[in-house]
Amino acid sequence: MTNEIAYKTSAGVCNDIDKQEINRVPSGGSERIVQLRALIDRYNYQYYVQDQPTVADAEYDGLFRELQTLEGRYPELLLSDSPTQRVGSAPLKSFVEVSHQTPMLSLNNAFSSDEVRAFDKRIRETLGLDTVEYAVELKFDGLAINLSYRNGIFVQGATRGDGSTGEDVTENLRTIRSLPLRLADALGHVFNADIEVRGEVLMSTRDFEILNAQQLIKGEKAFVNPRNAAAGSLRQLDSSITAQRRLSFYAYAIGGCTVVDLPDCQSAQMDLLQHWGMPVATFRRVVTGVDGLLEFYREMGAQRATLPFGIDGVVYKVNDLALQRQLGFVARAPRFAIAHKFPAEEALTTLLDIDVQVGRTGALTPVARLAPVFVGGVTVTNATLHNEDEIRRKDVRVGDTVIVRRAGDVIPEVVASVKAQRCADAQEFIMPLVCPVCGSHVTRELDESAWRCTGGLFCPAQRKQALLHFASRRAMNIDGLGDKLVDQLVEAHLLHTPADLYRLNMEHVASLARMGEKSASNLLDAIAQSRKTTLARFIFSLGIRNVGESTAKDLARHFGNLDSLMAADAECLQQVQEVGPVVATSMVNFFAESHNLEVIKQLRTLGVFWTEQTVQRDLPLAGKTFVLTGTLASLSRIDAQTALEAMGARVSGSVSKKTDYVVAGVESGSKLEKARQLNINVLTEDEFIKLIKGT
Ligand code: 5U1
Repeated sequence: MTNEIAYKTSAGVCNDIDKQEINRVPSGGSERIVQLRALIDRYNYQYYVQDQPTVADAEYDGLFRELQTLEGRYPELLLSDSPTQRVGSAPLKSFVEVSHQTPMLSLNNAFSSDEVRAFDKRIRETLGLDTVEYAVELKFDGLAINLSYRNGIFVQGATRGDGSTGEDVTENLRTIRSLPLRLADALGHVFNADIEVRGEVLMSTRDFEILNAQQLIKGEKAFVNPRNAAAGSLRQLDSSITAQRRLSFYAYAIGGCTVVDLPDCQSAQMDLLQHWGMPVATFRRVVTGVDGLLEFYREMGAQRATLPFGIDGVVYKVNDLALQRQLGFVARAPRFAIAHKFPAEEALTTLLDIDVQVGRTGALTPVARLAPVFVGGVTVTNATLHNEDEIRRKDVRVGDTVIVRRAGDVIPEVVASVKAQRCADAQEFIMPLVCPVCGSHVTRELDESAWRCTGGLFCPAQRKQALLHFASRRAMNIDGLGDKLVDQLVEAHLLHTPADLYRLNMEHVASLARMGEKSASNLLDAIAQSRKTTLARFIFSLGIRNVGESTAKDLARHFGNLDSLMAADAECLQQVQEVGPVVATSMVNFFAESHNLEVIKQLRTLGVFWTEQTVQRDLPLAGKTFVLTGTLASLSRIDAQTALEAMGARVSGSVSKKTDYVVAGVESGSKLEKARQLNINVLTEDEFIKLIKGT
């Protein structure tokens, strides 16, 4: 349909309004104003409706400012449909009531395929047809709105209200970027007729998340879901607030029109609206018979979680408008259409208790135990409450009626509590002081939302993670001890802490499924070999939070032995290069936990050892940071690093102001360039060799 659009209206064929405007305005800026409006409208359409911007933000901003300047210079040219008029106007005292010219209907719902089959059967029987053609669309989870255009210009918008009377929210709707203030096609021709457009105002999931993040920063209440956010934003008496919220609009029907020869089917009417710049969902099509309906339902159900907007179902409409009229209405809903609803993604239930789970990294997560509730297509009895701050922010208490959300495959969450239904004995949540799994004490770092168990070496919840890290190549380097084997050993109750590794014998290991004698012997050899290690590796292997390999090396060089390190307080730890308050606090907490000390003691008793490391301050390159770049001819990168570290130096991967020397081999690239820019000493390979040989 979109090729030739020249509809007869009661006022005549549609006009090119731009030409009329040109005649009315003073010479000079006038033509430019018309040009700029058309251009900005087009760019807005491409950006907000088609999601395909064609100009850079800076260019758009320049055009917009130019238009504002010209409109300021010629105020008589300022029209209500100018793209500059989307910023909101003076706050209202209250909303004015609006009577809808044609009532805004609601849809009957179907919740199962059988109900859809019954709908199709009723229609076929009433019409005496074998099969029926349907227009199928998305059912947006937003607010129904009626838009009125006079001569193609947006003049009024109202909420659905009771279907006959709604509230005038024109100024708020004007701020929605995708809502056209003038109905025009790609060539700038205006749809010069009166038309009522029905559709839905909503907020995309992304814009909802951004808004809620901003609300929290401002210390204001977060919205429960995108629908509430859209409703709260649209029902603002101050439209300048609405202008700051990113709302969207999608049309789904024509409520009335002065054009006498409108297309005679729903799908073509949607094409018509789209042609005149109205946002219409791309997910719509024409199907035949009930199988086509159910196929669309399945397809959209599968895509639901990935759509940018919330939908709560799909809508089926008899496509032919003459047949629609024949079918008519019952009560306030049409017989020719039905909404096939998806399982609700939100439901109310009772919060029975809050348990605390400990994750593999030791993070404590409060989990809601719920009275069973059917939501998002499954029965939910547990939902995450994320962390302590979230519970406080949402003011969720045990015994409350809560809103539970389960969207797609996402873990169910408690979104809010219904305060109006709170009982007097509702209990506030208190975070436990010790880990509910192992009894070690829990801590919370600055800027972290999670509380964590400090019993990293001992806690069963962290056991597998701790063992895998302990055995990893850069830690104790136990070759062959991978994921599956750790699982088997833990499940056979042979491994509880890393110390148990050094208690394993042939009988234990050979008893595991799929474990041959040779493999068992290789594993035991690898474990035995790992007993001899270095202090740095041992520190790293403990899996202390925030202590990586390089920090472990710094600590080993600084303290020289484990007992001094374990005895150090936070202040003392921060004397180590690159150790700040976060690492120092993690270390102190770790060594304050008696369970961890016990495992370390056992490891030493079971024969894990290292030669005490020479303390850094006694070494010639103590406190110096080196960066190696390019290829060295006479030694490998690892050997160069080992040589430097043996002399007390740190080796870093990137050049910064803190770098003391860059060693530049063949084909040194950007690191060498950066070193020169920062005026850092650059050593050739010869100079470097002389340095490490002490010559
Ligand atoms: N997609 C769509 N949503 N929706 C809602 N079409 C549609 N039609 C509706 C409603 C209330 O009512 C028709 C009867 C115009």
